[in-house]
Amino acid sequence: MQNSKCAFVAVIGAPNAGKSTLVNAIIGEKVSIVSPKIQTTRRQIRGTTEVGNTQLIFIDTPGFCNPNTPLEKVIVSNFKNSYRDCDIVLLIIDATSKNVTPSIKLLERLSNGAVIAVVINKVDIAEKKSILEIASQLSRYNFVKEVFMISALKKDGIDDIKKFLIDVAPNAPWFFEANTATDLPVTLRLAEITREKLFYHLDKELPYSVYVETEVFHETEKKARIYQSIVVMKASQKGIVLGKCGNMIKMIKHDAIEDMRKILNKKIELKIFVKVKEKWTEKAVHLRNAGIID
Ligand SMILES: Nc1nc2c(ncn2[C@@H]2O[C@H](COP(=O)(O)OP(=O)(O)OP(=O)(O)O)[C@@H](O)[C@H]2O)c(=O)[nH]1
Ligand SMILES: [Mg+2]
Repeated sequence: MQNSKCAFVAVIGAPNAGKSTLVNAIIGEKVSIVSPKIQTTRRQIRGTTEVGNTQLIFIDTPGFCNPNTPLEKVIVSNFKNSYRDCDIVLLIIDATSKNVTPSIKLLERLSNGAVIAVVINKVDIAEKKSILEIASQLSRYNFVKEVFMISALKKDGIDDIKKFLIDVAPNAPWFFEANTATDLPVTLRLAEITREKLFYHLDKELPYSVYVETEVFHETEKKARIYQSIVVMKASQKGIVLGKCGNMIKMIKHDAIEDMRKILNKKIELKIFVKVKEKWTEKAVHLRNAGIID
């Protein structure tokens, strides 16, 4: 294509800021899973969209935190590798957060020549005073090219961000074919869908002990057969994932099938097995099966 533009856009910020919600809102489909719990995203997820002659490639990243557990260490190293070599960095700040200083301080690490913009998110529920306070703290970073105030959840302010990205995107050939949406392998994308349901249905810490692997994926024109394993660390956790009379796993399966149908656009046959693998977060083979490392 003549005069084509293409930009790699890293979306970074604290856990739970709304990074994945924003990426999905811009792309117009769920390429990255979302939940009310922190550290939903464990690896970088690329999502793409095209507007006119411009291709925008978003790199959704795990939220930045000071790591404590073995899993957090891997997640944070995935974050650190994810925004190098990007043309544009969008720093997402949760306007409802009690302490935005660590988020704002992330700006000081970004010196790779990328265009930098800040997105103040969740303005639908944040107090005006907090929003203005964040904006005033940002004013001393004169290299920040633009500050947006948006609600990713309500899709308010998304078009302004898109316009800005198209404007600053460099002239370059498209990196992906049009309408790719995401380059995540379908098996991993389907595993992520089930993991999202675990984040919604399981309490507190349990989602952090769990990964999902798609072991069988077979599709015909009308139907997809998917076999997945939910891997937990202890036998007691297996009981919780299955639930009383299998009720928990039934709910998870029901919700996962609904999303999988939207993605694949066909009938879904889903079987889920629950397995125990002790200390999987400390073993490379499992981190690979989980898609957390390549
Ligand atoms: N009210 C409101 N909630 C939002 C908004 N954006 C995101 N959320 C909610 O915030 C929570 C976290 O959203 P995610 O998109 O998973 O956040 P994230 O930054 O990707 O989180 P990690 O992957 O854990 O780092 C979810 O419950 C979202 O529905 C917003 O604009 N307004
Ligand atoms: Mg996320």
